Amino acid sequence: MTGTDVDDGPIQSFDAYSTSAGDNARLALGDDGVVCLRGAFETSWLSIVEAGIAAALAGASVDLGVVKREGDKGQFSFSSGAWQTVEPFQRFIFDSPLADLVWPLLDSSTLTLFYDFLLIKEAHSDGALTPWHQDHSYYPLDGTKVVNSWVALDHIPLESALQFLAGSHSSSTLYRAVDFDDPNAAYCHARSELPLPPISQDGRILHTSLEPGDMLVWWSHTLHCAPGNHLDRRRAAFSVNWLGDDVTYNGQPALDTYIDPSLSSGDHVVSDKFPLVRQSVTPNG
Ligand SMILES: O=C(O)CCC(=O)C(=O)O
Repeated sequence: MTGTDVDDGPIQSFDAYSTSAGDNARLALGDDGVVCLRGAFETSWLSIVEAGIAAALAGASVDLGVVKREGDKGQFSFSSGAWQTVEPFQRFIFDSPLADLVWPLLDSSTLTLFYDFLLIKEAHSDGALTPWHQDHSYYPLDGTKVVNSWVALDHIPLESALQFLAGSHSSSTLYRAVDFDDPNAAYCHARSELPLPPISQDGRILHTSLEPGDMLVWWSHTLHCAPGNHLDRRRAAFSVNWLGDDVTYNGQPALDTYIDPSLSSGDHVVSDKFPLVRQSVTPNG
């Protein structure tokens, strides 16, 4: 089920800078598995992300994919882990309010950068749909404090908005990873053989329209999907994935973006590739 046939509920949303936003957002994220922080980024920060996009598309991202699905007028571009080579993405990740908005939601003594992900669905990339999946099923990680902070760069109406299965993170069940190029094929690095639950019959679907600078945050176990872009304009987002203090590396096969050969199984995930960005100061520390 994707697109305009969704009629369930809105994602709980909070003004990113209201005094109660942190607590309310943490509770909503705990209950639903996803939350929206409105107005998280001013235009000046979004302009820096746009400068990063221009650089990434011009070749600065070493991991850039561009596809045009059969019958589509528009391209679908995506890039992972570009922060290491795209300076404006570094500025956004390390100098913007991003980390301080996300960290309190994890209830964690640490915050580690995992990777960034750029996703641009050009006008009429109708076939560029994102099937139902769970981010965690692609990661060589154990633990639960893993979030995706997904910043809208364009106005995103409901018809092209992400959809989430409410509460689907709560048992931390790991489902079979989906091959995005062919949802019926087996994924090469599958960690679980458990099929996804029947989404259209079970549970409540959450979605919301977004303005540029609004940010969705969801747990890596939350099931979600998105339609292709049927609009006559771009639908783009820049997302950053973060790890908290219960996450350890398990060394299982995964895409290069998620792998760091300097880490061993059981290690806390902190390295040059996955840098520690925030850490609580303990009374004895
Ligand atoms: O925005 C989209 O179309 C999909 C994003 C998504 O599913 C993800 O980043 O995990």
